[in-house]
Amino acid sequence: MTAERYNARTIEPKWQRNWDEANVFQAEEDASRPKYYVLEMFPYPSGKIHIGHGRNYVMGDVVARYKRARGFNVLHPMGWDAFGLPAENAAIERKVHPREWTYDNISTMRNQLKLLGLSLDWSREIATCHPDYYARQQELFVDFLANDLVYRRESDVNWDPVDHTVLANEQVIDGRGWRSGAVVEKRKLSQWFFRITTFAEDLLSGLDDLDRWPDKVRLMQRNWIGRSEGLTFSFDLEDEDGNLLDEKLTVYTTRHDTIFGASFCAVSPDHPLAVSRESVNPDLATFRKEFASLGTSEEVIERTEKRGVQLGVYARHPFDRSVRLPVYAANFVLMTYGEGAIFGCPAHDQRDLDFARKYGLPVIPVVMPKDEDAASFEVGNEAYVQKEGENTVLINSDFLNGMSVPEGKDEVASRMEAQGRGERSVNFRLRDWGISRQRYWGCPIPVIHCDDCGVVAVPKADLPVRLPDDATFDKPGNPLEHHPTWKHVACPTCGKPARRETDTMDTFVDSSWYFARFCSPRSDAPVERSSVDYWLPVDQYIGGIEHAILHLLYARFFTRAMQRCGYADIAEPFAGLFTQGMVVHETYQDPKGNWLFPEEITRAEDGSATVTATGEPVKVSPAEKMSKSKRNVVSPEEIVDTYGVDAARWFMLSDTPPERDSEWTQAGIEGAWRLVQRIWRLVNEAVELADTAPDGDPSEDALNVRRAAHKALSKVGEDIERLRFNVAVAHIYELANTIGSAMAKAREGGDGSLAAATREAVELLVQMSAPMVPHIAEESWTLLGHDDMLALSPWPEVDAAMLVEDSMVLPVQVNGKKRDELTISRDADAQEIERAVLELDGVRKALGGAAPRRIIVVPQRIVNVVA
Ligand code: ANZ
Ligand code: ZN
Repeated sequence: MTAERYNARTIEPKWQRNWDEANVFQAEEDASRPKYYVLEMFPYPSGKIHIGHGRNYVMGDVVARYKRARGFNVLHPMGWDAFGLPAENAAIERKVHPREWTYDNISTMRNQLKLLGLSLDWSREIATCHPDYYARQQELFVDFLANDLVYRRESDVNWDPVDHTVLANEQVIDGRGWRSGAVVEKRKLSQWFFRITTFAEDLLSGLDDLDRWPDKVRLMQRNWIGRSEGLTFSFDLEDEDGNLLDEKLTVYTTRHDTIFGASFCAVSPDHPLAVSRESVNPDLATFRKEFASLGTSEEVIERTEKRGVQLGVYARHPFDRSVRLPVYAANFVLMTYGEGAIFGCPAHDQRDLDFARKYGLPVIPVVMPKDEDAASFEVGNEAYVQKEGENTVLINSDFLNGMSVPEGKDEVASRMEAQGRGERSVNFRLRDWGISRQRYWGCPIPVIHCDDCGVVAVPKADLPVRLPDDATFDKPGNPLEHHPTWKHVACPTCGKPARRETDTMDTFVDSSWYFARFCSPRSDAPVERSSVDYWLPVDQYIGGIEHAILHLLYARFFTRAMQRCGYADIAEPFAGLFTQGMVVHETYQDPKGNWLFPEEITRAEDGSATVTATGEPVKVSPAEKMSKSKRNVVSPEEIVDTYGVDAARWFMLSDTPPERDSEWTQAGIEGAWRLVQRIWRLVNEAVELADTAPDGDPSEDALNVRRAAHKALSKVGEDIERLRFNVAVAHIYELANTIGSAMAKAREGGDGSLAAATREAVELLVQMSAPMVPHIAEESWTLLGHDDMLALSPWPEVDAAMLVEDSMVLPVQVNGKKRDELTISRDADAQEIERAVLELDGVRKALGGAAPRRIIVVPQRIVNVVA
């Protein structure tokens, strides 16, 4: 026994070269074969990858390799989500061109990914910042424009009054510009929007059919789309003295049943009613200014203390002329939802209650649990909101008293509709998607503004609208806007001097159709219809939960929009979705609080740690998401160098269920490395065993090994299908143990059938491990005497006979009463069973020495003895 240690450092690169040279992973369309498209969310080229980034690529790779072995024509591409702010910030801070910065990162990261031995079709690589890609994106934009899926309107942006620039939400930190530190203002700007709301209903109902998506993601999408059924109606308004005004106040509500609990109305500070009263009300003017400095983030608005200013007008209660409701401008009412105006019912809405308590407004409960007493039911500092399925009744509500909530809603809606005062309506939280960005490093929006012709799309023949190379980044604002010549062009329609659009597209646009581009990545058109018809939808999409809402929603919108423009005939881009957990790692700090890389510390037996270079004590904190800023990252180069890729892949797959976070530890990677070595030893030992099939029946030992191997094969296949990689790994461990003992026995005794079975089991072990640890699997396969490549060979057939348990357990009754159990071979015939039954203690006792009258054998189920 002279098996050498498996040397990953030479063997792994060798197989990567072999796969490369044989173009094993290059996908070709082939209508005669079933396709399988597996895709991991493509990376942003931010610098370097750490081992944590690798986990989802490795998972996708296991699926790709497995499906390939299963006979599918597999598409598994890779590309770069390459536009975005960090490149532009690098340009500002480090004076490198965004393109240079981006492509440098791409080449570093491409090399790193290649280390992982992923079965990717690199011939399809795309980078969204490449003119070949964004040219096609501009073409799609032009088509969307023609199909009324894009439009322009005024909308709010975050404005930095010092830098004179628009800020993205993430550039606003605590209400201030990230560079200037100036208090951000809200400004109106003409912006481009994708009409995603056209598909609101369809995007919602489409979720029902996505049964290979996690429920939590579907729920998040549902909530984001936020369909609600309510009532839009208007109040008559009067002035301080009770004179009826011409204006009306239209509100949207989902709780019209609570109309008798209304104690005020509120409009958004941007509502026309508030705007129109600003000049006569200095408090209101100040309030509006403060509101503007909150910026455009809904989240911030939600967090801010609820405040308002009275407008000096009153809403007349629609059903009770004696009640009038003061109207406020309030900072919690959004101009962009419903009508930008509400009636407030403090007893049953927490925001309204906080507001009412602050301004001393009445709190009238109008809904209560059925078993409470209306006379004493009160609301304190917590609004009463009924829970799902709770039995409630309307109170203090005139003609609604005694009704349930739905009955009340129905009654109010009918009366309002009869009065011509309102209509039942459906509202969506979903807004059209604003895609205008005032930045350089993005896809230019391909339109031209002409004083005579208006907005003119750039003719397709003139695409792409290329980014100018000679942009400068030394002053704030949009470099495209500053560029001396770029925006000055002739109008494509009339030829007069005109201006190019200087906005670029939100980078979410780039990632909304890349999966379609991968089907025909070098096409002159955005997509080849025949290619997308063949490859789409993506069968298995894998990525982080952080993209559960926007990215997936935008991609679903884009697919529908492309369908409308004739580019494809599907609505849903991703048939299966998997959201994987992150890789986490402990963090280390020196006494000054500086973060340390894991390789900078030394661990003692007792778990304490010191800085290797200085011997200072290290503060060890619990594992969290690997991130550059905390230095708790491990580089793939280092791991590959020390343990090999296969060990790293194995560890990433084995440690934890794939949807959960997994902690990267030294012990874990070492354990994975030992398994790789173990497989190697088993293979070497198997080679030394005779591989000639022995004559005669296999021994029981041999059968047991075969059963274990085929069961494992069948389970591992199923586990990979269901992406339960850690369970698959466990089955492989188990089989390795069984083989280990069988091998020892086979070497001792002269059981030829056991030797043959063991060898077969080792081959199967290698084949079923191949999707996970492909390098050692290939090397082992060769060692076992095969000259085909494992990456090209089919998944082994399960011998179904080996899955059947060879014995069964039958309950045995005497005169209908269970007396014993019989364990017997599955192929035993009725006579054998009858004979065995009579030998059982329980049966003998029950019969008391007498002979049975009859024995009824229900095959595979039960035996009944009639005494
Ligand atoms: C009266 C009422 C009473 C409300 C009550 C709630 C509870 P969803 O389900 O999300 O559609 N609303 C309407 N427009 C708004 C806006 N522009 N900004 C902030 N809030 C707005 O929510 C609809 C409810 O949100 C509406 O029902 C309205 O308040 C509020 F006990 O009307 B409700
Ligand atoms: Zn013109």
